[in-house]
Amino acid sequence: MVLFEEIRQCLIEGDIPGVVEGVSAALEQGMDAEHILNNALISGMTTVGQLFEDGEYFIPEMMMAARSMQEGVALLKPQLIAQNVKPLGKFVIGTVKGDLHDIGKNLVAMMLEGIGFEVIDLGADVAPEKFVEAVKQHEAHFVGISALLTTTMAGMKTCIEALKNAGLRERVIVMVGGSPVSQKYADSIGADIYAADGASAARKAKERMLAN
Ligand code: B1M
Repeated sequence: MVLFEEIRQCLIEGDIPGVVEGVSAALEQGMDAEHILNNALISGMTTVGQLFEDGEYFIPEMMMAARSMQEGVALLKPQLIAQNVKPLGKFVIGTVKGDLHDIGKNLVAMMLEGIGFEVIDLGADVAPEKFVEAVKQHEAHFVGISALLTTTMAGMKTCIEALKNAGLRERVIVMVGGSPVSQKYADSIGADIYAADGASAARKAKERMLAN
């Protein structure tokens, strides 16, 4: 699709007005928000990651691409979130301490809202005690921890331990995710659910909620 390729290129070049224009045009043409997200924005971001890995892109280029993505996602948000009446449950979410990546976590939060959860988003670089405090304060059914760096993913285990120490582990379901995280890693740290992307995160959370 030509328009998707144009949006992808704008995102790769960090051209914020170009991404906004492209996404708006795609929506006006009646294209599905999830398709725009997957085939234009996430696909462009994957290329940006590759360029960074190859040493062709540096932090400023990644920042511009991230800002473009956030603007594009903001336009898609109303469509990605379905109209739900009663919250399915409460879901505290955040990116682990030391990690500033929040685009994926924001998408997961959006999908959870879309499927009917009330989401309490703690942002990025969240300390274990903040997760604990939020679970307690909101009497959350779930806590979701995101990590994008191999150097920060160990912090997920620290969060689970903090929940145990606070006596909350038995009453909250822990979900983990992020590109370096796997099912095997989730099992090794004692998480309840691993999800690879926003759609499966929402589906798995709903299934678990309805099973409880
Ligand atoms: Co960073 N970065 N970055 N970065 N960055 C990566 C992650 C990296 C893979 C790039 C690379 O080398 N190819 C690499 C990590 C290597 C590693 O640890 N193995 C990396 C690095 C090294 C760094 C720095 C250390 C660079 C430096 O300073 N030298 C630095 C770290 C800063 C810090 O956090 N302390 C850094 C900084 C940044 C920016 C600030 C410039 C920016 C982030 C902006 C922001 O988020 N607001 C940035 C970006 C944009 C990226 C890439 C290019 C894109 C990440 C992204 O948004 N992807 C990334 C390379 C890549 O991923 N291709 C990279 C799109 C997003 C939709 O996908 O986040 O995977 P993702 O989320 C998915 C799933 O993972 C899953 O669902 C989401 C939706 O489908 N998911 C969950 C995520 N969280 C979940 C939680 C769940 C369930 C599913 O349950 C709770």
